[in-house]
Amino acid sequence: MSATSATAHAHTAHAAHHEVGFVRTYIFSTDHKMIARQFLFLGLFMMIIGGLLALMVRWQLAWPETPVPGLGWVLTETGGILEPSQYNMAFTMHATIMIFFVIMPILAGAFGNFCIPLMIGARDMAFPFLNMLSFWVAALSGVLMLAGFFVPGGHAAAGWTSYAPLSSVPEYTGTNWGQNLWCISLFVLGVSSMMGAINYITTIINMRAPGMRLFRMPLVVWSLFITAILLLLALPVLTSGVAMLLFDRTLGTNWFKPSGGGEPLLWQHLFWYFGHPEVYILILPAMGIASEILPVFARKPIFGYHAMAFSMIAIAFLSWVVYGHHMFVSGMNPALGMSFMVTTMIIAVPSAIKTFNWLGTLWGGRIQFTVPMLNALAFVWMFVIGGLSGIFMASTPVDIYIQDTYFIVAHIHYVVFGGSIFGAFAAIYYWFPKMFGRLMNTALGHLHFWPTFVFFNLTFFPMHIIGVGGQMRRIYNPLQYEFLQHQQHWNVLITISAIGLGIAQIPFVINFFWSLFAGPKAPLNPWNSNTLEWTAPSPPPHLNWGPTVPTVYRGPYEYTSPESREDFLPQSQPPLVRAGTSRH
Ligand code: HEM
Ligand SMILES: [Cu+2]
Repeated sequence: MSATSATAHAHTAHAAHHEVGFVRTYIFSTDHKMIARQFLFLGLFMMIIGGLLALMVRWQLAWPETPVPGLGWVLTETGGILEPSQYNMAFTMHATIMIFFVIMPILAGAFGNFCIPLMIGARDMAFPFLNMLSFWVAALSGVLMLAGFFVPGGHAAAGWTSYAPLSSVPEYTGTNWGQNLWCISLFVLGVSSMMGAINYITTIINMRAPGMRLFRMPLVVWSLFITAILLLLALPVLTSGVAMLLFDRTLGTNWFKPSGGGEPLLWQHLFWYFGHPEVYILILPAMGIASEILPVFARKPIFGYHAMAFSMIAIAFLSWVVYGHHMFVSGMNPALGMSFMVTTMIIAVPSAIKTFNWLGTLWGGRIQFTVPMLNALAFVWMFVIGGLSGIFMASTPVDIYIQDTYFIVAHIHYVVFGGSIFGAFAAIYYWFPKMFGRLMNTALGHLHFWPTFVFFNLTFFPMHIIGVGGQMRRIYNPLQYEFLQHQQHWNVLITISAIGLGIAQIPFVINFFWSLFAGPKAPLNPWNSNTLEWTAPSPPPHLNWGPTVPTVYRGPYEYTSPESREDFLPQSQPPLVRAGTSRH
């Protein structure tokens, strides 16, 4: 874009900007930064609901069939005791909400929207209206999902995986409208995700600033690019699957019903063909976030930039050919099981490349233990534990023993909480100054991070132990099984820690809202980072930069470069032409 046309464009847009009222600025905004904030608020709000549901589940597991404090006024018939059907509903909705309405909106929705245009030097997304639609369709999906709590028969109760025929025959769970709403809500969410994905992909391909070659893009943009491709390809499988499930339940089709010639296993295939890429949709952005934050606070270039980008691409390819590891015990041919075992083991290779590169980045760095850095370090460490337990489960003979136990629950949480949620916290602490123009409080940040880290491990590590000890997933009352009674003290410890983990989020909530209104004003580049978003004002105005967008001269991780007197070298800083030096 020439300078004159850029100026003219900014000028007309500026004039238009003045006419925009409250509704267009804060509610039906097409500005990628406002949409990012909307997704962030959606995700944080849903996190409270998902967290409270988890505590209900944990209470029941530690002190079975005793009244859950504070629930007496809701469950009046039992005085606050969860019935088995309500217990099923609680764990189903906990997982559904956390995956689809917390991690996806925060990582892909909020940080995808915030980072992509600002970090590639674009003024907005390629399709701003579609972007706005994508948020509001997601919000509608959230309303439909929450509505399930208020319908007769209660909400969906067949697990977040909703295996048929448990989910396809209403009598089996006693849930009717709840499960239908679950299907409808996820169908709608699938549409929203596709709109977002198309936008992200187009923006990254077409709208990079001058000089922003693909291999000069920050790794978080790479991760969001690959996530968007996975979203575009995986979500339609779920969207079709939930539509088929809904038709089985309401229109009398028989996709998954053996009585009508259907095939229950078909659901598992559809679900996991979506589901495994989905777990990478949940973790890839967090990997990108860690790759962004570690170099900044180690004051060193990222170790192996190209290897980092290519291992994410490799993970994305492999994620399509490993999904059978979720179905080892479904009666599959052992030869097929063996193939899935091998592909799953292979996916550990690019994951390990990334881990070693993060360690290589830290090695010999001048590490600054800021709050975003602590969360990013926790991400790396916890992801390693989660990845290692994955390898155990990938081995078919081991998985036959531990499948459907608390070992799986431990694995899930090390990757999704230890990985994705610590990644989300790292991103919030790191980009908050740019997003809202104010600094967060460091002391409160530590008060949030340390108890969260300790209680997280106290909550989820013992789950490996009770899992190997035989405790099954999704059981109502462990005390009903004699062989589990001797490990009940672990359940009590886990629940107490989970309550601690919940309480540990209070400093975060206080810090977030206090800083939003009263935090000190943020400077342009508070962390001395190299990437383009830090050249825009805090918070960036509509269209992000003044008359011209920045030009890019180098990669994003030139920290402590000999070319610069300071220990950082922004991507947009023109190269120095030293007097007296000439090149032949
Ligand atoms: C080295 C990497 C990984 C390996 C080898 C691996 C392997 C596995 C295997 C074999 C299972 C099935 C276990 C069973 O049900 O018996 C599983 C389950 C699961 N994994 Fe992973 N995994 C890895 C990384 C991840 C990541 C990064 C995530 C998410 C961000 C993730 C999320 C999950 C979830 C949510 C389940 C449980 C699904 C359910 O049944 O509800 N995994 N993993
Ligand atoms: Cu998987």
